[in-house]
Amino acid sequence: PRSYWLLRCGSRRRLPLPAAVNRLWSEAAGSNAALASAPKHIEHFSKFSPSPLSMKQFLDFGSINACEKTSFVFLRQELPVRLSNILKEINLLPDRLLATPSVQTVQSWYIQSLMEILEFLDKNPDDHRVLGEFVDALVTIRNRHNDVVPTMAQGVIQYKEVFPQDVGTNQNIQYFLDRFYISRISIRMLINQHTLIFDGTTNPVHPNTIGSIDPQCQVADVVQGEAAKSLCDQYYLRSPDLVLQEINHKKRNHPISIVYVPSHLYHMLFELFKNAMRATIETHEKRKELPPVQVLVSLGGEDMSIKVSDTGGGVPFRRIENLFSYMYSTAPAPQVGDGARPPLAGFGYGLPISRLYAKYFQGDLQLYSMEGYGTDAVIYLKALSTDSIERLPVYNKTALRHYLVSHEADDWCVPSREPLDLSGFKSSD
Ligand code: W6P
Repeated sequence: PRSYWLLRCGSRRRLPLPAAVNRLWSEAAGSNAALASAPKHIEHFSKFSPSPLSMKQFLDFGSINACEKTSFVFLRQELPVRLSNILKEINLLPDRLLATPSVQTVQSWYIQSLMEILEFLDKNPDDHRVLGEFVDALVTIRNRHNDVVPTMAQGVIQYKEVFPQDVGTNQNIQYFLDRFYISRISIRMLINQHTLIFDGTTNPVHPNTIGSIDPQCQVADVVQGEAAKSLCDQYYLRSPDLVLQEINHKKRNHPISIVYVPSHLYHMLFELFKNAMRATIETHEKRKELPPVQVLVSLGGEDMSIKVSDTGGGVPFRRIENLFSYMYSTAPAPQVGDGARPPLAGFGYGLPISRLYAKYFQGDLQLYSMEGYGTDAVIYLKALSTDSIERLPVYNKTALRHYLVSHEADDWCVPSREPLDLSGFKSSD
């Protein structure tokens, strides 16, 4: 495989770098040597596999005997491992995508953040000032990466302008962004837990949460869908009702609760409600009464499932996959100034990213649609906190192979619309 690092960061052959990277290099003039050593550190830390944590382990970090020192020592190793693993995959992107100002900018953020965490490797975990500085560093890093999703989307747009509708690359981009975004979700989870638990305060609104985790997340509370309904009212001046039903097979007639991150659940449901409501309204435009969007929450021994059902006319089966495609759901480029900054408008990344939130703790999000009738969207989550374990990408030979083989021909025939002329096959009877 080609070594992009030699090309990009080597001291002999400097390719012209985009403004953001140049700024990074010159800002760090004092520590230029430190930044130049990034490839060596990435090489080192990417050889470790990320360590997935279970919900129980996340809760233990925030329990009575929570130890900021233990968390610090874990994170100063684990964050570089996760950052380096995904940096290796960024380097395997098609050159035309890797070279876009947007992807270069995101890459420079990752390198900068990696180097800032590495500063803590030789610091004393028993020094309270060190622990305080670490929390501050994590907050800085979290803010730096706030706009990663729209910035990457901008990169995809820039790529699409030059190479429109390239199937091989769509698969590449899908594979990469699924792994990249789930890695980002996991890194933000680690940072949020540490900063929330060790800032020395309790959450005044939700005193029982451990960082961003609610040990008794009442699913029905999150299902209210007020936000989606009012957004819908703003656009269409009306909205379908939500009808909720709960089936608790573990404890009849008790409200269903799981150990989960409420903000993740909220994000997924908000996305599903928006889609279900829009489909309902646009399909039943002329009707006075809108059919409701029905929500069924079911708790079994292994799964906690949430089904959101609409009668909004459905989606052709062929198009379902596209609803989760980053490439096909990225809007065409709006005019923006320097090409590196994302436009204000939102991107259609709601569904793919919602599915990643579900997958992050071993769940999933699937669509079952019947064109002409409506759509069921189902979120599957683990019912037991012992099964809720981070699902993390790891950079290895298998991952590498995904980036290298995709330009081969498909092993299925392309269907032809022309009727085959069988006259040459006539039997001689
Ligand atoms: C649709 C399309 C869709 C996507 C996600 C969830 C619900 C729905 N309904 O028609």
